[in-house]
Amino acid sequence: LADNALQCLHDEDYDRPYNLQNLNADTLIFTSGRDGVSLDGDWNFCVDLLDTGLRQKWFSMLPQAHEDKTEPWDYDPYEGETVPVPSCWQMLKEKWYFFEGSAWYTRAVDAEPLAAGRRRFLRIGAAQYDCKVFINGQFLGNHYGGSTPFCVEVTEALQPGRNWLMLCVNNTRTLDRVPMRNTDWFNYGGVYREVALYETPSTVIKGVFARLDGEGIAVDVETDGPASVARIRLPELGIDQEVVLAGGKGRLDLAVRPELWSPESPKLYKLTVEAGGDAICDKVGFRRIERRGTDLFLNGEPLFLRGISVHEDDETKGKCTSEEDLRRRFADARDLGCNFLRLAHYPHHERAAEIADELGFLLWEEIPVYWAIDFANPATRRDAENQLRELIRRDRNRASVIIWSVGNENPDTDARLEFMRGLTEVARAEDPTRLLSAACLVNHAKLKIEDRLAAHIDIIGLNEYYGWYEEEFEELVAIGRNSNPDRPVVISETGADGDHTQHGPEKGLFSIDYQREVYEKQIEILSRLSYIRGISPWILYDFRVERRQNVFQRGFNRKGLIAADKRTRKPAFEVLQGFYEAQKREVE
Ligand code: GCB
Repeated sequence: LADNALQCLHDEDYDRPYNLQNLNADTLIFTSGRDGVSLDGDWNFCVDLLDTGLRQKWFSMLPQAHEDKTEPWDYDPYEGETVPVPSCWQMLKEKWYFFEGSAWYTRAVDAEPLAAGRRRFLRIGAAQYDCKVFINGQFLGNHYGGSTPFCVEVTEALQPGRNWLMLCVNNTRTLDRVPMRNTDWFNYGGVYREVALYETPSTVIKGVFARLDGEGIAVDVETDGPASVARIRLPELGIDQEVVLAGGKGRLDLAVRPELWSPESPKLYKLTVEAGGDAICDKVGFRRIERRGTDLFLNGEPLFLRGISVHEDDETKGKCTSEEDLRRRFADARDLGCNFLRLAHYPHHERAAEIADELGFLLWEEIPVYWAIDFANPATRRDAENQLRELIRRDRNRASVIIWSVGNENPDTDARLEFMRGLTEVARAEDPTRLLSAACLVNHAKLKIEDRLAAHIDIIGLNEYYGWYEEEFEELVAIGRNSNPDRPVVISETGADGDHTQHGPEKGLFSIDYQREVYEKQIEILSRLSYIRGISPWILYDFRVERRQNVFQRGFNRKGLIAADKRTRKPAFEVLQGFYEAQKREVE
């Protein structure tokens, strides 16, 4: 038997050499304001349910004229079907709708010769969930985590002339992943955010973190390469200073008082950093978020979060988002009267926080530590911690982001507590300036908020579905009375399904009328609880999910205030809008 046929027969460990987690937060480079070469567009594509590609090493077969081919490989990466990048394969063909497994993406990359000392990096905005990168047959690395960006240095691998870039993307849900097998959102697959190539000098800026610190501003810079100083400029504040780099890192403390960023006045400053000829540029806002007792303060002013939760989901594009889609989302949130969005349940596209910075919205960002993941597994913990680091390093210059959330409705076991405490430590080490939260638990026997994790976070997120999963509204009143939290509580979810179509019932569960009633009752009860510092009901738009298949759901979670067409508003929209208008009047 030919070599490749033998490889197909053995099942053990065919993927072990490629299952490193070597593309991670430490290999990220900072890309704001950099010009890259986009690699979006058509890529050759093939789904590979049996992982034949890894067994036969499809990536090692470089293009050959047909008559020169000596082995009958089962796929030719250089011919055949193409798909656009970014995209989710489920949205492209009906036969791929429920496909879970590996898929191969291949494209040519034509590169100019690189001048001495120059470097190149490939950045993939997101690939769901596991992505192996090959260039010209060489394996460069693997990334886990479906919603954060990753980079790989390709200085050596990319040759002058034509190169072949291949990605093997696998979206199989497994017990050890984050999230694991069971979620309440759709398991899309593919390279669904932008891919680009960046060229830098021998020093590359890997990280920049600008924020208020004490009475002034602090800017941290992290580089890789020989440069020994970095130059930091905030022209509008008259700042143009050099900072010495030790081990590639430097910090500048500036005794300046910038105009503060807030939803009412989202002031942003241009920030540039240069080191060894490398340069980045970002727009940053400065603001202070704090909690004292059960209160929240933004720039010293009491804060109530008028929020809405939102998934990254689109009826036709799946998890693939666009500028237009993101701007519509914020326009709808503005109409609703929001100053806050919960970007559930995983890191959304990075443009979301950039637009929120510009428009003046506060954000809760989170990682998919969702329900019962494998808390006792060290590999799962490494994966979760890495996703958190990647999210924070990507978005920590966004003034809009005030909360990092480390989990959602996780069972209160010892293993979970240990795992989640680890996440809070990672978050505080990466970014001591923001508040931490998680959707915590209620003890339904005692009818009170009770979760050991609460002691380790700043804001207790509470998902409660009185009027929907829980029938007795009186119990919500009792929870309100019995809980005596020592820190702010945000109702991170509440809501009810409402089918707005001709299939929807007139009355009762799944009717839009019932959904409206639930909102009315929730608002009536919650607005009486003194420690509630905000709400982000579930959810702005209906979203696709495999598990919901009754006659009203038909493959969608229909708790949206707006239908999945992102146009049709349900009556509950106005109820929440009315509450937020009253809240705004109270503040004024
Ligand atoms: C929850 C989950 C959310 C679900 C929602 C629901 O508690 O956090 O992901 O989609 O309930 O609709 O059941």
